[in-house]
Order: sequence, then C-alpha cells, then structure tokens
Amino acid sequence: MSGQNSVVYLSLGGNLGDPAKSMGAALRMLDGDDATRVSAVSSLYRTPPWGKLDQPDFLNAAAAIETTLSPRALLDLCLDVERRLKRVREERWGPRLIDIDILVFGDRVIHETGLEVPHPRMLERAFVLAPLAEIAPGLLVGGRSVSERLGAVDASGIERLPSGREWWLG
Ligand code: A4P
Ligand code: MG
Repeated sequence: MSGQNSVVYLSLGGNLGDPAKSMGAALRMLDGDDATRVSAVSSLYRTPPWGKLDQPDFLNAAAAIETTLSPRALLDLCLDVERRLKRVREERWGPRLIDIDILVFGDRVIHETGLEVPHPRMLERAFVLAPLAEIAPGLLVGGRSVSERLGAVDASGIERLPSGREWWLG
C-alpha cells in the first residue's frame, strides 16, 4: 500500500443463507484488494432484527481496515463485493444477503449523495455498537467513545458467539 493511509471501521451483517460465510468471503475480498488490509475483526454476534421485526435474527460483525482508497472508492469496492457475493449466491444456492456499511473513515465527515460518514444510524444500533466496542471501545464518534455509546442503547438479546476473531479467514 502507498499514499495516504486511513483507518476505517466497517459493519457487516446478514440474515439469509449462511451470513458468516458471506461476511468471511467479503472480508477476504477486501483484504485481497491491493489498496486495503483488514487489521481487526470482531467476534460474530447473533442479533435480534432491528427496524423490520418479522424477519430472522441477523449475524453481525465489525472490522477495522487500513486503506489508501478514497471514501468513495472504498464504498464502490464494498458495493462491488456485495454484488459479487449476491450474484454467486443467486446462481448457486438461492437468495442470500450481505450488507457492508462504512461506519467511520478516519476523522472524515462526509455528507454526499449516496455516502454519509459517520454512518448516520450507527449510534442508535446496538447490533453495530456491540461488535465495534469489541475492537475499538475507545474510538470517539461524535465526541463520545463507542463503549459509552453502547451503554446508551438497548443491547438486550444480542449474543456474542464463541467464534473468536479469526472466523473470517475461512
Ligand atoms: N450509503 C450512504 N452512506 C453509506 C455508508 N456510510 N456506508 C448508501 C455504506 N453505504 C452508505 O445501502 C444503500 C446505500 O446507502 C448504498 O448504496 C450507499 O450508496 P443499504 O445498506 O442498503 O441501506 P442504508 O441506506 O445504508 O440503510 P441502513 O439504515 O443501513 O439500513 P439497512 O442496511 O437496510 O439495514 N438488524 C440487525 N440486527 N442487524 C442488521 O445488520 N440490518 C438491517 C438493514 C436492518 N436490521 C438489522 C440489520
Ligand atoms: Mg446499510
């Protein structure tokens, strides 16, 4: 990697098919990009659905990466990884879903069409904050630490699975 290096935090989740497998494949694809390196991954968390309640539980995780990509180029890479996984899964094993959100990109604040950083809904979401607190408890978002933010939301029903932090290496 060369050029300006940024530390970025991502949220990953899914609730159809084999989300752990999809999230692991996604992280390996990101790590395989020349401009991007995965530096830390949380355990897997089983989380009750947020928002639309009548759907299966999710698996969620958080990851820290280092990248020389711009925020927009990283978003495009994440969307491309999502598309590649969805396409493969549709062809082989029926529909499955994975979502990758950019939570924090260095100290950048971005309000653009199709790209908002920090992710505008991250502070309300225990399924984002619980995994993130495992790898970055002291990270400040909007002036408060992630662990403080986690203490302010309802994290009931969220279960950290005994996956360890190397589950994504496949
Ligand atoms: N976009 C803008 N900013 C960003 C960013 N910081 N990171 C745009 C990633 N994408 C960003 O993404 C749609 C578009 O958002 C992207 O193409 C990009 O241009 P999306 O993830 O489909 O939707 P969203 O607008 O990001 O909505 P949001 O609020 O993230 O809702 P989702 O993703 O539909 O929520 N419950 C549990 N327990 N666990 C979950 O993981 N996930 C969802 C899905 C609902 N309930 C859940 C979970
Ligand atoms: Mg999203």
